[in-house]
Amino acid sequence: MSVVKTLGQFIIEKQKDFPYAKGELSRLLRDIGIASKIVNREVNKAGLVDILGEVGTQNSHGESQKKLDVFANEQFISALTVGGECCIVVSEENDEPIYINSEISPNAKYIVAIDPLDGSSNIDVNVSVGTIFSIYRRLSTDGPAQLKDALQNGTEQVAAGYVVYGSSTMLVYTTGKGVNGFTLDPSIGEFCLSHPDMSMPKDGYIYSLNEGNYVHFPQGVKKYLKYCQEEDASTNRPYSSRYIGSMVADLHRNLLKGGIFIYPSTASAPNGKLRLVYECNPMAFIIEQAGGRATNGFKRILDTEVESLHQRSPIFLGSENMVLKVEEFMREHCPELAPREVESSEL
Ligand code: AHM
Ligand code: MG
Repeated sequence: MSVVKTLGQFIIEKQKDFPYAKGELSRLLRDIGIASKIVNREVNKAGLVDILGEVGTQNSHGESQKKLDVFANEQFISALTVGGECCIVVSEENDEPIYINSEISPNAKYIVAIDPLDGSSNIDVNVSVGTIFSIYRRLSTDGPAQLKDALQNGTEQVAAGYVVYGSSTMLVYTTGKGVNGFTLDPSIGEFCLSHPDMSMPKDGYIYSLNEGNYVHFPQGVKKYLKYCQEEDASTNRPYSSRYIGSMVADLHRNLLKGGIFIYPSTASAPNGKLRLVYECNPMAFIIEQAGGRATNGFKRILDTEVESLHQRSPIFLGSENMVLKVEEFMREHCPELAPREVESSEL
């Protein structure tokens, strides 16, 4: 008889990896899992919006329809508020951090940064979207949590994960001791361990980036793309190009099969498009934990100084040898883009 392990069972089992754990992080992860099931239910009905009512109108029950990204944001915020373990939520949907009233959650120690529905332009066409989350421990020890608690570098993450709402729905997360994946079994409404101890191939044969922006790419990325497209039997080139336009789905595929995902800087967007705190850092943590590599083309993503909640970063992540290769091209063809090291005399 095959034994199914649910996300809840797995989280409790893993708590013993942290000798002083009091169950708070476990409860926080459970709360995120519950909210993602609710979001999953709505994402799965997205095509019915024409029958039930357009966004911005009222449905047959007289309730107004919400855009799914707004809905997802509200679900996660309310799950984290009610759960009692989170003191600040940073969300792509909110310019300002959301401080959870310390009277509601007097013992809350965790900060959650979240992109509630990433790739949301894909919803209308029934293509995979996702949720990305990142968890930090608060630094301040008394009084209400402060902005500085949310401005921590990626190396300080205690956990990170994503949910991909795809042909099946999966939740993948790490607490810094490997990466595990759970598939939602809709018949029992539970995430079940389906991908234990995920590890990423060191070499891959898939590259994922928005090639339509080619003309705007840095020279190093242009040269690397040409390298991917050249014929060379010994390195299995040319590689395949795959780009869904939902970072979660593109990375999930590359994590399983091997590959590289790139969202570089361009002349008009020198820091790229993707957000450091709730897109790049959690994905970098997961990819590193799975044995991959994540940089901004020159330097480890997780070491980037976090200065503001919505700052952007170029990102190159995936199979280690592919990322190392593109870094060679970046160093050779556009060294001027390397982030400037701060001189010790400036500190
Ligand atoms: P979003 O958070 O507004 O959905 O934007 C993030 C998404 C990523 O999922 C995806 O990798 C990227 O934007 C696609 O951007 P582009 O359309 O420029 O290729
Ligand atoms: Mg996003």
